[in-house]
Amino acid sequence: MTIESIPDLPEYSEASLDNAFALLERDARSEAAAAHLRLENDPDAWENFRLGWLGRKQGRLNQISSKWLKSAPPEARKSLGMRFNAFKAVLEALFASASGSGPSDAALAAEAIDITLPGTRRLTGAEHPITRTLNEIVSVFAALGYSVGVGPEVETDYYNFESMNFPPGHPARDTQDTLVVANQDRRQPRDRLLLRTHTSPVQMRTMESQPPPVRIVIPGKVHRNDAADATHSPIFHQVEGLCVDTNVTFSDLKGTLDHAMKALFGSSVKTRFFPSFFPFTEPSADVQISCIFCGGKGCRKCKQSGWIELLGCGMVDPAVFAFAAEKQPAYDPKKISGFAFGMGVERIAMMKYGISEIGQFYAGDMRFLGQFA
Ligand code: 2NL
Repeated sequence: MTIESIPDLPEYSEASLDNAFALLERDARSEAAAAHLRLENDPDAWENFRLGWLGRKQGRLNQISSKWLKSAPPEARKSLGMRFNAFKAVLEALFASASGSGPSDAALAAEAIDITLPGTRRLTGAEHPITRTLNEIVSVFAALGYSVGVGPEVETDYYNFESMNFPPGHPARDTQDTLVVANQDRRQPRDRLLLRTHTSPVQMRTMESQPPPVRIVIPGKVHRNDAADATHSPIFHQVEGLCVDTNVTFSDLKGTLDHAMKALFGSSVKTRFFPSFFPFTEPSADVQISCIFCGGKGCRKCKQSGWIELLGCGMVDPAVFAFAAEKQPAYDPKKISGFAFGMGVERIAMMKYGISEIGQFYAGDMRFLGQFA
């Protein structure tokens, strides 16, 4: 940059000054834009810009000062000086904005994010199929006026077996079938701890704590010393129900369970009751529903019978009421009656969703669980 690059001023009129400084500013701005682009390859681009315009000796601003200001007539000095200062401010602003301490284009490009990429999708939690089925069953009975109870999974022999009318030598009480807590020998046999094999103990505790009428469902986890296979798991879930009042009959039991099965599997489902045995009910029955896969015509799932066995039930055995009456005399089997039922949640969930292996519920495989989200 030499002194020749600063043009002569033809005159010092306002118009002439405006024009001269406009041309300078246009040059400065285009050089600043060029320096900005060059910065990628030329780290000195902005320093060269600064030296070219603002440099103390060779800078064009200094040359303007010596060429225009010094030779200006006194009456033009003020006007020229103001334009000179305004232009100097423009140059300094250009230099400051571009060469300031901000990151280079290259640095910005390196940390740029692509806002058109899809976001990270967070998995929302969903009810486990067992929980969902359990809640569905409970809701059906809640709508009939049943309340919901829960109780301990570690129980005493008394609540799990004795009060449920299991005789002393019953095979279910054997450690072959029941998981027991170790080192209980010093306790009375009835106080020995075990993992409950059904939720009936909670119903017994409920009867002990309140007189009839009682309508309650107990959902929960139960344990059996069983080997796992496609349809058995040592830990599974049960929903048991209990209804006690004056004049409760087997017809009430049939009507209640027929309604519940229609609510769970669809209104076209039929039920039928077969004689069975449980220590805590008399009479006892197994309940079958018409096959939900073939509608009752007969298929592989129902072994060509058209029916599928789903739950157990019966009229509460007077002996069970007698145990409750030890704490609540109102459970006098001569004055009240009741029915009870129990169903496996896994079995019902497997039927509803067409699942053939019980282990799928506990494996934690997201490909399986994701289908219920
Ligand atoms: C089944 C059968 C059943 C009960 C559970 C019960 C409870 C009390 C009194 C009498 Cl407090 N009975 N519960 C009755 C009949 C059947 O369960 O197959 N469960 C999976």
